[in-house]
Amino acid sequence: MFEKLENLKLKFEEELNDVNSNDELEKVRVEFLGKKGLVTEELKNLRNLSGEEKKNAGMKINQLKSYIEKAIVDYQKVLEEKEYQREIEKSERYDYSIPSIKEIGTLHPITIVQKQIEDKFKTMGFIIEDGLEIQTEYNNFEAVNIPENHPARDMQDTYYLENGQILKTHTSAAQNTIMKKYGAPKPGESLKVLFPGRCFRNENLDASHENTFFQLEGMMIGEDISISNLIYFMKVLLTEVFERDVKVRLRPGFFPFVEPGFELDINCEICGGSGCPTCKHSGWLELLPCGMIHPNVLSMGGIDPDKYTGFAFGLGLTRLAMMKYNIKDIRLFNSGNIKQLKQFIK
Ligand code: FA5
Repeated sequence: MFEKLENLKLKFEEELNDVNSNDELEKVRVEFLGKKGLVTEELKNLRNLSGEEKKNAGMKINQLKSYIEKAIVDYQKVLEEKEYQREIEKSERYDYSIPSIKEIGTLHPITIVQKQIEDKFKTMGFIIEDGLEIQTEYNNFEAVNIPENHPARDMQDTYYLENGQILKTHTSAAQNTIMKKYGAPKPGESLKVLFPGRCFRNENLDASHENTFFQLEGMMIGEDISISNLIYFMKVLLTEVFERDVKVRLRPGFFPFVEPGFELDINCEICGGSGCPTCKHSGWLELLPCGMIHPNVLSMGGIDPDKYTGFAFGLGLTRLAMMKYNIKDIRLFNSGNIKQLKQFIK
């Protein structure tokens, strides 16, 4: 009896090995476990046995039955995997005779401007850093001197995640992490970092306000960094992007993380300054707020404010791309409007 069961097992395994489809698998199942299947018949034959012999044989047959049931279920997964591989092989076949698509892609206009600035600043010793898009409230607000309940938070309402983190409202959210990462510069040296990134705000949308937009932040820290350094680098930045003189104005601006703080506005390139929806009919567009880093912010970043000073600027990169390429409405950038984007294909 036991030898017979052993042979049945071997027969099953041999047949299973040859199975290539669900139909074939079902045939094997019926052959062994169906109503008149080979294993089922063995179970029926038990009635001819008695006592201990019946008990032992019953146990062995049921073991074989469970083994076959499990092997069939496992084999179904093997078949699924084989089918999946066949599909992949099919989809990876190429027809090399089909002519290639003529319209090749290009970098997005915001990326073009970003790369242009990065390349220039790299030559001046700036490190490029990448800030997180999901941030802690601490990094986004507290670490840049905007404590809870500070009115400055109202201007940067954002999206809160269930775990209490937020979508960052400005690239300044990376200042603290970067200061802690690099620490104070060595004597006679300075820490120069550029960190572009996508920002999010709960905004009323219009021609110059999006809920998702790009900024590019610059920061320089050293033992005697002054406003002259700040103005120099901002001039370099604008000359690099526009490759000509552009009209700008510098006025005092308040940001809790700089002291003194400034707003650098650009004369609206869309209307030439006469007023249009893009500049809200003022002739100017806020572009490059900046200032000398507040001592509290340096302290929180682990840098001694009695010894070091620094500047920071937070360029509105999306707006800069608008001005460079004469794009009237900021919403076009995220619209996926191919007609609009096609003009950047070189
Ligand atoms: C800031 O975000 C500060 N973190 C900038 C800064 C950095 C100041 C370092 C001082 C030192 P502000 O909220 O003004 O500041 O935004 C900076 C720039 O981002 C604006 O001038 C504008 O060009 C751009 N910007 C702001 N909100 C939007 C928006 N909703 N859509 C498009 N661009 C925006």
